[in-house]
Amino acid sequence: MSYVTEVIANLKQKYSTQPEVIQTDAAVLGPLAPVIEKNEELYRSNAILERLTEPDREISFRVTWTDDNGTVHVNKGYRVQFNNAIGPYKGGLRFHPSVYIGIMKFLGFEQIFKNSLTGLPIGGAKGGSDFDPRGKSDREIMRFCQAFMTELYRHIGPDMDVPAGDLGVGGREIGYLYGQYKRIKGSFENGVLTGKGIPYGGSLIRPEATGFGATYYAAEMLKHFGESVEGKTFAVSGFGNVAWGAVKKITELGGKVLTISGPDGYIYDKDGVSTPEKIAYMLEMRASGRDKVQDYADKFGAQFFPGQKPWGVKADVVMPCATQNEVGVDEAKQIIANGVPYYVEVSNMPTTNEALALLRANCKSVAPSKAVNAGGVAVSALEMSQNSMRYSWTAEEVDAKLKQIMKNIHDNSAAAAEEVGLGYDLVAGANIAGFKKVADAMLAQGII
Ligand code: 2IT
Repeated sequence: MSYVTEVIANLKQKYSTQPEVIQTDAAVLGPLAPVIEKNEELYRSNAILERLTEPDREISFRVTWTDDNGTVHVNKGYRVQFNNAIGPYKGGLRFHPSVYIGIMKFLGFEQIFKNSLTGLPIGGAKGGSDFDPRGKSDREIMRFCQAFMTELYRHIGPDMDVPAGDLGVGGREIGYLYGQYKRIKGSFENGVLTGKGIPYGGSLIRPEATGFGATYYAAEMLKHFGESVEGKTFAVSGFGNVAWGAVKKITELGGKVLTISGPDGYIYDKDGVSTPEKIAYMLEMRASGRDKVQDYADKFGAQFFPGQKPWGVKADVVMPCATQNEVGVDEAKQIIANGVPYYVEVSNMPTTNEALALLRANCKSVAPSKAVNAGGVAVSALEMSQNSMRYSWTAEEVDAKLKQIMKNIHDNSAAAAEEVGLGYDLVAGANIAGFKKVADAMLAQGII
C-alpha cells in the first residue's frame, strides 16, 4: 500500500467521530500522492504525514459568562495549534453553535497549507467557541469575549500564536478580545491579534482582503483562459464580510453578482448587487444581527427564494462564500446541468469531496478555497509586519501587495501541478505547493 493511502486509511479509523477531519485529510493528502511517491522513503521514515495530521496541541477550556438578566452560561472554548514549522501559529476564531473539536481541526489543518501558500511566515491554527452570537447584546458579546480571552491569553503571543476573526468574530469582537489581553498582560502587544481596528494597529484593507483576494484569484484563473471578470455573471452565497468584499471587487471589475444568500434563503437580483447603496446594505444587514437576507429583497425589490441555496442559478462563475459543505452532490449536479464553466470556492471547505470530484470532472476550471480565500490571512500577516515595524502602509500599498500575493498563489499552484504532469490543476497544485514548504521546514528541523 502506498504511504498516502495507508495514512488516509489510518486517519479514517482514528477520527471516525470527526467526519470533517476525515474529509479534509483525504482532500489534502490525496492530491499529494504524485509528490510523495517521488520521495516516499524520505517522507515515510520521517513520519511527515503522521506528524502533519496530528495537531501540535488541542486546547479546550470552559468559558463562563453572565447574560444581561444575570443568568450564568457555560460554553466550550478551543484553540487547536496545528503546525508551526514555518512561523507562529496563525488562524481565525469562530463563534458558532456548530463549533466542536472536529470543525476546529479541519479548519486548522486547511490553515497550514493556506498560510504556507501566502509565501509569508505563518503556521496553522484555529480556535473558537460553540457560543451563538445571534441575538446577543453588545455587552453580552463583550463579556463573552473577555471570559474567552481570560483562558486563551496564556496560549497566545505575537511570536507564539496570533488569532484573528472567522465566522461570528469581526472587528468588534477582536476589539474586546484585545482589550482583555492587554489588561491581563499589562503591555501593549498588539501583534497578538489581527483584524484589529485602525486606531490600535489594524491594517487597512483587512476587512476587504478575503473577498478582494478571492476576486483577484478568480481574475487570474479567467486570464489563463483568455477571459476576464468584466461582463461575467456571478452566483455568490452568504452576505457576510467575505461575500461583501467579493461583491465589491467583482462590481468594480465590471462583473455582475446575481445572488447573495443567508440562513433564510437566497435573493436573485437581475440588475446585480451592484450599486454602492446595495453593497453598503450588506454591511447593514450583518450589523443588524437579524441574519436574514430577505431584508435585501424587501428593500430593493429583488426576488427572494426562502430556504434555498443559489446553486440552481445560471451564471458564469459560482462562488460559495458562506460556510463548509454548502455544495453537496445534488448541488454540484445542478451547477453542472447549468453549464457553469468556473467554480471558485471561497468559504473554507464549501464542497463535499464527492461534489468536488464531480465539479472537477465537468467544469472548465475549479479553484480551491485554501488558495482563493488566502488573501484574508495574507493581509493578517501584513498587519503583523506593520505592527512589528511600528508603521502603517496606505490602503493602496496593502492592496497592491494583496494583488501580487494572489497572483503568486495562483501561479505557484499552477506551476506545482504542471511540474508533476497534472496540467492546469489548481486544486492539486495548491495542496502540493502548500505542502512542500511545510514538509521541507519539518525535515530541516528534525524529529520533534
Ligand atoms: O480562514 C481564514 O483564513 C481566516 N479566518 C483568517 C485567519 C487570519 O489569521 O486572518
